[in-house]
Amino acid sequence: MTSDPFAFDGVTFIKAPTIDEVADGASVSALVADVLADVKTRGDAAVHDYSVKFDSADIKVFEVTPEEREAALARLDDQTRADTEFAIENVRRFAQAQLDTMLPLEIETLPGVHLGHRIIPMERVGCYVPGGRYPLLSAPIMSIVPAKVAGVDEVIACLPPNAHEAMIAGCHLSGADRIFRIGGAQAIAAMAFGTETVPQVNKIVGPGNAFVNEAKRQIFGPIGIDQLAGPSEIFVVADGTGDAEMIATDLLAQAEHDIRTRVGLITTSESLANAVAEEVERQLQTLSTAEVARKSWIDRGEIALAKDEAAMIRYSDFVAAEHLQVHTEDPKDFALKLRNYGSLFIGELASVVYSDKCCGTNHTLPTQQAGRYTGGLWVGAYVKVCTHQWMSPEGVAQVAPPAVRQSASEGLEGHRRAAALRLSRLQREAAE
Ligand code: HSO
Ligand code: ZN
Repeated sequence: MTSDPFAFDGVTFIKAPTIDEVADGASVSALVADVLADVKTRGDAAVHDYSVKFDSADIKVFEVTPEEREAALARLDDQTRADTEFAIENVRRFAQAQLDTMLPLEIETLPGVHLGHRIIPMERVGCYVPGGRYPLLSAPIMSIVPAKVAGVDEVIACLPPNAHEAMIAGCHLSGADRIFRIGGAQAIAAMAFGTETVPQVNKIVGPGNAFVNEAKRQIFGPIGIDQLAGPSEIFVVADGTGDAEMIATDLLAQAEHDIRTRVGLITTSESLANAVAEEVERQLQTLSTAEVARKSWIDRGEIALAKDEAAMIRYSDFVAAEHLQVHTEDPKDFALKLRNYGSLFIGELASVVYSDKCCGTNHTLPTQQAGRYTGGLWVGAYVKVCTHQWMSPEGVAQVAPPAVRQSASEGLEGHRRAAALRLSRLQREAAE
């Protein structure tokens, strides 16, 4: 498979991106390494200093008190609260249904060889809740609610000290056991190593800025992470039945997030391709967030014309978009032909924004082609599928001789002895 999208067989570009991904990783990485090391040794004092330095927040008590939670909740207007609870309930219901599909297993694979697994929730997870330009109330829901459904003992949330107060209410309604006003790399460090006030977690989830991402990358190993969140992405695959207005609207809905959002249309219809290009321009005239959306469209927007359905599928699988909308005559059948995406939106009624906000699927999804190897955040990300085994004498008689021979041929005498011991004990017992 080619790695150059512009050399893609059967695909031409009506509008190509003008910018390729810029990597300024080195300075971010060195700075983050310093923050991590400092928080690891100095704990809360270092967290305090970085909060002053990066967030201009001179706070000494990081944890949000029960009274502050109530105050934040009281200031949420009734409709916003009801909508948030609607979203929480939908995310909870879907996460519970997904968890119900994860079953424990016990099986006898050979006579006397019993294997199985259990689904075990993690003890403590940390949800990073980003600040950002707009307070996205759905953000805490997507990381906290499935953690609670999974049965995690303690779910903690960290959010930047200058985050909108409604975000505290969002963490609270989602069920966070503890909430801390700590942002950036220092939040990741605090949750990864633990400080005097922040407990160490087993896994850190949730999107954040470049510093948060890099910090998650660096602490990964003893502490788990969900994924490295990049800027939002939306692609639409469409045939001639696609509706230009709907497609352009959905592309711009994500383009307004960030100038680095990647949006695109892949279609077999030249007239639709041209209509969407025109429609994007038309809608930008009246979009209040056009400054960001236009830049994202110009720099990274694309309209790819595929010579046939097979080329459209190949290019879509190559892109592996975070969100992929299917606007074809037979979207349900077509959906089955697609393999790489974060979440699939089948048919033109299923807009990405419904999932962004409240329909119940998780909006934290793989970006930057990670959809080739993983899906998004889900209840299964908070549990471990851990195997076990037990054996009867009959089972030992099956597995011991090959294990003895393998160990011997590898020169692992200690292994050979352990493998042989049960066999000789059982043989002796049988002779008695
Ligand atoms: N599209 C974003 C999530 C979001 N958008 C929430 C609006 N609210 C990342 O998938
Ligand atoms: Zn969005």
